[in-house]
Amino acid sequence: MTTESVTRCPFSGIPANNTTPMRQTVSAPVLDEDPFDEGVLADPHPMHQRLREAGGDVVYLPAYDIYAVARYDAVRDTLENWHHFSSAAGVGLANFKKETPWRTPSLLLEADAPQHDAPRAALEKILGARKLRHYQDGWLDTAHQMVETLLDDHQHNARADGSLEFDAVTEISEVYPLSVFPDAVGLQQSGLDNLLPYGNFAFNAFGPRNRLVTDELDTIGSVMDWVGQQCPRESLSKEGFGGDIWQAADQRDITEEQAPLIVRSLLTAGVDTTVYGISAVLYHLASNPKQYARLREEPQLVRRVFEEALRLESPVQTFFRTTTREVQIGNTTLPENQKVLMFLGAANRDPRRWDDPDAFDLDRDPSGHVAFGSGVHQCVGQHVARLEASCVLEALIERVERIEFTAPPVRKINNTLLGWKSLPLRFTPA
Ligand code: QZP
Repeated sequence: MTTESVTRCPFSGIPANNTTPMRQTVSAPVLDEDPFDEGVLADPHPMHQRLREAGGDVVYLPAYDIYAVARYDAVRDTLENWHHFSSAAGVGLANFKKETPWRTPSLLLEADAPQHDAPRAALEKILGARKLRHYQDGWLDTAHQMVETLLDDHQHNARADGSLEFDAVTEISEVYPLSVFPDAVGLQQSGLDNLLPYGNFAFNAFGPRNRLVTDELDTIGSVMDWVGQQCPRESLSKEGFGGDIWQAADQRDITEEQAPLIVRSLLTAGVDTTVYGISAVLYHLASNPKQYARLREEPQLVRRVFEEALRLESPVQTFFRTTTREVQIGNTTLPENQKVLMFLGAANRDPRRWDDPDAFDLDRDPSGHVAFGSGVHQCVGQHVARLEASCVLEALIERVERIEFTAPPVRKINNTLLGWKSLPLRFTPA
């Protein structure tokens, strides 16, 4: 699609020569793009470029009757303007004012002020950097153990130089969060295999009802039942994030009705996201051997490496807001009660904001990326994600000298998450 042939959205069509004081608006470019097409989900970056370059801060996608923002400034403005871009109608394609949600709406994700405030404040304390220090040493130990176990388990088929081959998704990215997070929440041991399928479904369910959603409808019921059963006080150990949530109810920071749904938020948002985040950083390190060598020389770069991988990969690619009134983005006026799709991954590679945006560059400052969102809903679990990734990377650089691909990585397709089903790697032990 070229910018010369842009057509303008009929619904917000205020003529460009409109002389109303203060409000020079044009309608949004209309693009024939399907962000949830499986080919696009597997390789979204060419479409992101078309969205950013279409000739405005916002575009209209008739395929879903939605507006979309992909430039950094527009994505950030939309994220930060919670008053005009609401979460309470759902942050997926479904508008909760018109359609019944697939589950009780989240008190954190799918709520606006003032309902959002107490759950958010409670969870902010529980998952804050200060509280997480309690988990630091144990999580680092677990990472070291995981790497030792991995190296041991593959000794039998190690090559002459000691290097070994395995799939880093199933043996690192999925193993580590499941070794530390359920325990930190205070979940019982049985049924933990429901966590990844639950997250996978929830993130697909933010998109349209395509095959990725409908193929799971037969099996998701029992998974949802298990998740529901883990949320009451009796199912959780006293110590841990889950117990802390119930303690917040005892202190009347939140109500007893709110507590189980806030536990459910941890189970929805806390596992797949970190699995994808760890895969993202492993992918970029395996793709950039010189940067991995540099990281081993300068271990203080661990945190930056993770942020740069999040910027480039943006495991959570998209979610929506809904306009609360007629509102302007750039020089376009959007009607009330319209879904707006925010492309975090496109913002994080916008050349208007980032030099050489597609390069994995340890010399840049990746802060300001929107992979965790921005504003009042910015990821409340971001310190958990960072701690998990740092522990994995610290353990890795100590024991592994070289990381390389043995075969091309395989994409995992999800309506919201960008990541990998398989990362076939070879590790050369240090
Ligand atoms: C998912 C919940 C990027 C977000 C969509 C991740 C997420 C956050 C919260 C919840 C689910 O509260 O259920």
